[in-house]
Amino acid sequence: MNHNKTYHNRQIFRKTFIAFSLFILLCIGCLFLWKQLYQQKKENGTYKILRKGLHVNEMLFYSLQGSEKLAPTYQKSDAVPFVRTNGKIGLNNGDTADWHLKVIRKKSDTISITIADLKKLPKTSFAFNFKCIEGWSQISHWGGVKFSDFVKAFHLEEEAQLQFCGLETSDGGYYVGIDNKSMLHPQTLLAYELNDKPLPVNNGAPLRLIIPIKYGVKHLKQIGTIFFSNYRPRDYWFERGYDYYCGL
Ligand SMILES: Nc1nc2c(c(=O)[nH]1)N[C@H]1C(S)=C(S)[C@@H](COP(=O)(O)O)O[C@H]1N2
Ligand SMILES: [Mo]
Repeated sequence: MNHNKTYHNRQIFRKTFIAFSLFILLCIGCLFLWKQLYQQKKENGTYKILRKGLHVNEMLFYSLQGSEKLAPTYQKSDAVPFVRTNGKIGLNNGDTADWHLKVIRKKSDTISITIADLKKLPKTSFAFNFKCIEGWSQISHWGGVKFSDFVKAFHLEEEAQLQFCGLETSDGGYYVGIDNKSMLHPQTLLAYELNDKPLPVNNGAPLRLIIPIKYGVKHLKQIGTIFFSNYRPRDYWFERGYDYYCGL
């Protein structure tokens, strides 16, 4: 009987010891992970592990909604007459006198395109709810050339097969990278009109990107250069810690 009791006590001691050791190990593990996370060098403005989260998010969204989902559009009369302006990086003080659009093709030859060239192509216009990451949104009405029509007209089909498109202001001050699936979305425009008039300087004259399936940061104003690549092009706000895709 007595013997049985010591045996029992020992069993309890053993189990407590194992449980406690596991608990300590778990604590050390957590501490280690936490240290790892915060000792990681920040890359492009944020921690790698958080980046991973954004990436998984993006892939999930792609597989759930595909790339053909249309953003809601509105009547022209729903659009605001004066569009607010936000962000003037790379706008070159509005100097657009000798502006032209430079497109870098695969074999590294470039083509130079004017607004007159773009106006010869079919025009698409619509109003949609423009959303900025800073928390405001506004229904605005834009007109221009569908990027997919532009690709056909200038025989850029092969280039558009690559994964990404890079867009930069003429001075390279603001730049974005966008996956070509999103660029070829039927609502993605190279826009030259706002409310049926040429773009005001602060809204991106003479040509800007309108891409309703993305947040405002990606709607690059005053496009100077367009190029294509299988690598993710540099991206101004990505380098400062924002999500690369900024999808809606
Ligand atoms: N060249 C350039 N394009 C830009 C920006 C900028 O600072 N420079 N800001 C972006 C951001 S954050 C937003 S919300 C929209 C705002 O467009 P809007 O000024 O026409 O409202 O432009 C985007 N395109
Ligand atoms: Mo924005």
